[in-house]
Amino acid sequence: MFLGIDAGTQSIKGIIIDPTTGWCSESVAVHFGRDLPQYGSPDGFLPNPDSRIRRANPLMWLDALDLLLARMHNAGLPMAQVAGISGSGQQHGTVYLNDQFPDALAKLQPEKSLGEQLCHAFSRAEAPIWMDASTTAQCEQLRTKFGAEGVRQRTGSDATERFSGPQIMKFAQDEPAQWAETATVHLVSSFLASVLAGKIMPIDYGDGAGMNLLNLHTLAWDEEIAEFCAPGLLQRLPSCVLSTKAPGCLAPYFAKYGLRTGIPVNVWSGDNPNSLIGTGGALPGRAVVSLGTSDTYFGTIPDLTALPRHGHVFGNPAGGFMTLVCFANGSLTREHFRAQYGFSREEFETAIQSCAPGKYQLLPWLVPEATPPVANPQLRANFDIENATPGEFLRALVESQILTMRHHAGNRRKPAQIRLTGGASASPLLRQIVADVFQTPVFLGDSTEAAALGAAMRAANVCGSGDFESLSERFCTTQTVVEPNPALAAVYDQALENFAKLLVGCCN
Ligand code: XUL
Repeated sequence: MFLGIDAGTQSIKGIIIDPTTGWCSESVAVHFGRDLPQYGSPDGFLPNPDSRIRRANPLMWLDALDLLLARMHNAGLPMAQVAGISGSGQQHGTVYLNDQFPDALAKLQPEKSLGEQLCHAFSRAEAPIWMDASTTAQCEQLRTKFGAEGVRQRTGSDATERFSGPQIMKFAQDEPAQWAETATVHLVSSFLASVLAGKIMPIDYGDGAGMNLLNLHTLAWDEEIAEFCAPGLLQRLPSCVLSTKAPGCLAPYFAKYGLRTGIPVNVWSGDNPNSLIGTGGALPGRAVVSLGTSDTYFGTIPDLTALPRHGHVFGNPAGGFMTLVCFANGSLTREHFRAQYGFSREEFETAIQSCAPGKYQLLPWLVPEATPPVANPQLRANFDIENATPGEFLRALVESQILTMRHHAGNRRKPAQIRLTGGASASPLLRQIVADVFQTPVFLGDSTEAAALGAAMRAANVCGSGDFESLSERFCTTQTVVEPNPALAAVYDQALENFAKLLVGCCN
C-alpha cells in the first residue's frame, strides 16, 4: 500500500491506496485554521494588512504533519502495510533553514514533536506562500537583466511574483543578515519530504520549475539567474531530480504512527503536477480543466518548442513537461454575475440554456487577470451589454471563460480528452460547454482528492507497483463522460476567432 500526503494552502490531507485491489482509503485531513487555531491562520496564512504579503508559519505545517499521521493511525488505517510514501505541496512557497537543520533531522526523537525539535533550524520564521505578490520590483529586476523573453525561455515562465526566485531575492535584499544565516532554501514539498526522510531531500523537476530558477533545457539550476537573485543561492538549493526518484527512507521517528522505518520516500512534487497524475491527465493527449476559485488548464506537452505565452511550464512527474495556465476570473466572476441578476444556480443555468450558443463574446475580466496579464480589468464585448438579456450576457460570459482557455492553451493540438475537476465541474451545463467549445469529450473524475491520489500513485510507481498508465486506469476512474455536440464545432471555431479579435489591443 502507498501513502500520499497533500500539503495544501488550507489543510494537509492523506490517503492510502492499494494498487493490487484498487482500494483507496477515505482521505483524512487536518485543517490549519480549525485544527491548529494557535497559529492564527484561519485560511492557512498569517493575516497581513498588506494583501500582497502572504506568509505562513512553517511550524504549523510540522504540527499538522504530526497530527495528520496520528489521526490516520488512530482511524485504524493500515499504516504498517504502507510500502512507500510521496507527497504534494502547494507550489512556489519557500522555507529558509539554518545549518542546524541536517543535524536536527538526523536526531529526531519520537518522544517529542517535530516542531519542538526543529524550531531552532529556521533562519526565517515565516515562509512566503504562492499567494504572495510582494515581489513586483524583483520581477522587474530579473526582466531588466535577462529580458522577459530570456527568463521565459530559460525557466518556462516570465518572472512571476509568487515564484520562488523573486521571493528569495526579496528576502536576501531586505534581510541580508538572515540570508547570511540561511544554509538551505526548500520548497514546501522538499521541506516536508526532508522531514519524513530525516535528511535533506532534493526538489523534483515538477515543483522546481515553479521557481524561475530551473533551466528547463539543461534541467539544472540556472547559475546566472540564481546568482543574480541572491549571492550564494546556488549553494543553498537542494539538488533537482526527476520526479521518479526515491532518494529517502522513512526516519525512525515516524514508527510511532505505525509506519515502518526505512520504507522508500519518493521526492515530493507540487500540487499541480500531482493533480495531473491524480486526475489521469498525465497520459498523452489529455488535458485537465479545473474550474475553481480561479480556472486552470493544464496538460502534458511533447517538448519545449511551443511555450505558452502567458502560462508556466512545470515538470510532468510521469516524464517530460506540463503546461499550466491560470485564469484569475473563474468561479468568483461567475458567482458575482449570477448574484447580480439575483439568480439561483438553477435559474443561472436555465437563463443560459434559453440562448443560442456561440453568438456573443466578451472579455470575462471582473478582477485583475493573470492570463493574459491585465492589471485594470474591463468588460469589453462584441454586443451591447446594456440591452442584452441576462441569458445572453451569462452565456457570453461562461463561453468566453472557456474560449479564453482554448485560446491560451498554448499546445494547440486538440486534446483527445479533457479531465474535468474543481468545484464548478458539478454543473452539467458547464461540463457540456467545456466539451462543446473544445470539441473534446469531457471526463469527470470520481475522486475529489486529485493531489493526494496523485502522490500515492507516484509512491506506487516509484516502488514498482505499476506504470502510470495502469495506475491511472485503476484509480482515475470516471462515471461521467460528456460528449461534444459536433454540430457546434464550426460555431465555436468562429466564436474563438471573434474572441481573439476582442483581445487585440486589450493586453500586452
Ligand atoms: C500554481 C499556483 C497554485 C499553487 C497552490 O502556479 O500558484 O496552484 O500551486 O495550489
